[in-house]
Amino acid sequence: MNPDLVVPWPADAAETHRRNGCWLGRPLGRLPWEWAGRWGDRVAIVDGERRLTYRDLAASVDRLAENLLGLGLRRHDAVLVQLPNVAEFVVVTLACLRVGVVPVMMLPPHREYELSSIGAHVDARAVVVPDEWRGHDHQDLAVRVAEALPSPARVLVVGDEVRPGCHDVRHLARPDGDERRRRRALDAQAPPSSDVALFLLSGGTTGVPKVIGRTHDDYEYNIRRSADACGFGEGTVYLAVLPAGHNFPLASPGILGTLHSGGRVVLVPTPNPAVVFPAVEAERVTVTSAVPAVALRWVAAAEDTRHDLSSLRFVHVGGSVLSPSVAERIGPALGCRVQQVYGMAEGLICYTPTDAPPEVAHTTQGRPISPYDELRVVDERGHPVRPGEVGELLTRGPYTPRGYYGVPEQNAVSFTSDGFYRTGDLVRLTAEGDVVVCGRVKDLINRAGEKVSAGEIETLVQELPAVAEAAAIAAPDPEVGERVCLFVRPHPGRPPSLDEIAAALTARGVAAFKIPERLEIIRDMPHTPVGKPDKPALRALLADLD
Ligand code: OOB
Repeated sequence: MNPDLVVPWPADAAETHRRNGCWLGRPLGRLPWEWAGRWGDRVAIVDGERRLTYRDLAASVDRLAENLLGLGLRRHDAVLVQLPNVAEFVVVTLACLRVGVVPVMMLPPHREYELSSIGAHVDARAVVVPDEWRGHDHQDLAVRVAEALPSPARVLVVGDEVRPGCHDVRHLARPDGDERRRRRALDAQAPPSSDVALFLLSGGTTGVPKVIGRTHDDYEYNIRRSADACGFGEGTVYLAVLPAGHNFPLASPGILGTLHSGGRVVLVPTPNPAVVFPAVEAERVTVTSAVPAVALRWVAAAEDTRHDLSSLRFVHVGGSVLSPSVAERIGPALGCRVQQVYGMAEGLICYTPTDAPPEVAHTTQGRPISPYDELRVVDERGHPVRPGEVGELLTRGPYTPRGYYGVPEQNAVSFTSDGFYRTGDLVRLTAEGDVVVCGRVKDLINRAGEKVSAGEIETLVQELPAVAEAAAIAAPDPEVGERVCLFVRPHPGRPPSLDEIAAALTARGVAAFKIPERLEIIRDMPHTPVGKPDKPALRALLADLD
């Protein structure tokens, strides 16, 4: 990546965040040995039969970090990391942070389209994948993506069948007893804490790749404050079920918040209750996080489970709207309390307090983790609304960066001139300062917490020969919240079918969760005065059809 394309923190804001004790000036790559110094023999990570102590973790991270340098990777080089919830996810991420290589947090469902467009945008120099995942050959995918990237890129693979020309992560991360020398050598090359540590992907609202550079300073604060807000400590056993590269399970407080507190992280590959419940019982899990659709699945499954879930104290629920009636059912069904989480890859994170009374925990999305978070609720003209009224949330603070990487025109839209991020969410603030999410103004579809940009889908569909005009909107769904519904005005002749559109997008290498699940052919597309598809009219039409 090119550090000049990172939107810098203004010098005065950076100075303030340091003075306020938010930014500690510590690169994240130092943490594994700090943790090992405190909790060396304790188990840090459980992945199936494998258990890594804090010392094992630090030793593996260093070995891999040295090998990344050996492969020619350097500070500022971006690496696409697409790994499921396995121990190597943590080792690879921390090894990158150790030497200033910048991991880009891709998600397992991403395919060629996403990996290639993001990879080109950040000028990726390596791709890290599992050999195979849920029946898909990721090694083959990574080789194809790497060949098409603008700069030469390595392929690193986690698995048993590493092909010639690819590099075996497990081999590269195996400790060899030479820890002291290596640790000193790597300490000497630690990147400055003001560097971008990692890139998170935005849910996105346009066809432009939106990646968020989080610095060592700002992300460490995010992790530390989140862990505090959720009462994490040495007794915490966190179960990671959502894809680890998402900001929620990664750092809110999630995996990194647990490790920063001396707890234990248990990784499972799926949110399926048949896997999750036995893991809760076996490892005495105390806390986990879920999107509402997953929590609902657990509530249904808990009715007749024979597994002992009594160790569970909290479930963090966030990523999309949780209705109060569902929130009420989670605690009794799972025998724990609910903490709602409202957050975003762009920064701001809110939690309901651990000791919140039910009316607060069930009906609000919590309060910001930092006293220095600034929240502004504004009307369409950008003017503050009256206290308690609904408006768009704008936010600024010590862990909300001032822009996306390398997209100045987009930044002019997504951020105000004084550095507030426009969340696109409609919220109101209660008298106690809790956020209540009421809707959104941004044009995206939230499918069980996975964000689909309407604009991105429309651009792709419009390229199909049978399509004259396309508009994507959210179709409400009891199971996953929303599904992608596509309105298509076809060219004269036979209109395209849903299957044909799905097949064409899949052939382009688009992730499955973005593929439209409903199609309405429309001869007369309603338009706004400027000639864009009139989405409120389409939503009303969809409601009439059902
Ligand atoms: C989390 O992060 P992203 O970047 O995938 O998505 C952020 C967007 C928010 O702007 C909002 O539209 C929606 O997801 N959202 C919620 C919500 N939490 C997020 N909408 C309603 N209620 C909630 N509790 O989704 C994310 C990142 C860190 C922690 C938790 C969630």
